[in-house]
Amino acid sequence: MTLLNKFMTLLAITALVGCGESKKKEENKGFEYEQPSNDAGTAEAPDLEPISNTVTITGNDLMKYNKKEIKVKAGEKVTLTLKHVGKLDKQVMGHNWVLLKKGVDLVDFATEAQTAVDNGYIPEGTDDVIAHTKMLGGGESDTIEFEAPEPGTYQFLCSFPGHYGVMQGEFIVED
Ligand SMILES: [Cu+2]
Repeated sequence: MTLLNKFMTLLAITALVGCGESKKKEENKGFEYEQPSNDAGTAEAPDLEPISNTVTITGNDLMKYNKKEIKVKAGEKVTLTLKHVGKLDKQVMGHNWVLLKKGVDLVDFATEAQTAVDNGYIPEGTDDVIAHTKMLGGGESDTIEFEAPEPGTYQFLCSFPGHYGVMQGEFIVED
């Protein structure tokens, strides 16, 4: 009988402790609740990278740039390197990087550019472009330098026929 009593007491204590623990867990839960917003902050960390005017962007055989957005500082020279990290020939999967002036319609430009075969798909004598690289094939790269335009958001694209739909992005010049 005594033994059973002890056992019952032990059970009661265990239950109490268990209760306390589950209470603690709940408190922890409340604390952990704030973590998702912390995680989201971490996920956005790339935006907090210091802005550099030395930029490398790649293009691949899947017709993709590795960047949808490029940020630079105003009033400074930009050094931009385009690397074609694929293997395909530039006749088949050529890539360039073209920065358009503000107000230039990207689709209009790309449509005109695709007929400029002999000029690397840059319309001859165009006034629409701030800067552009050469047309590259797999394994090639080209580095260009230009003054950052005035603060604002500009568009860039690859002017190889049919690529602009996927290969385009925003070039943001920050004050
Ligand atoms: Cu391309």
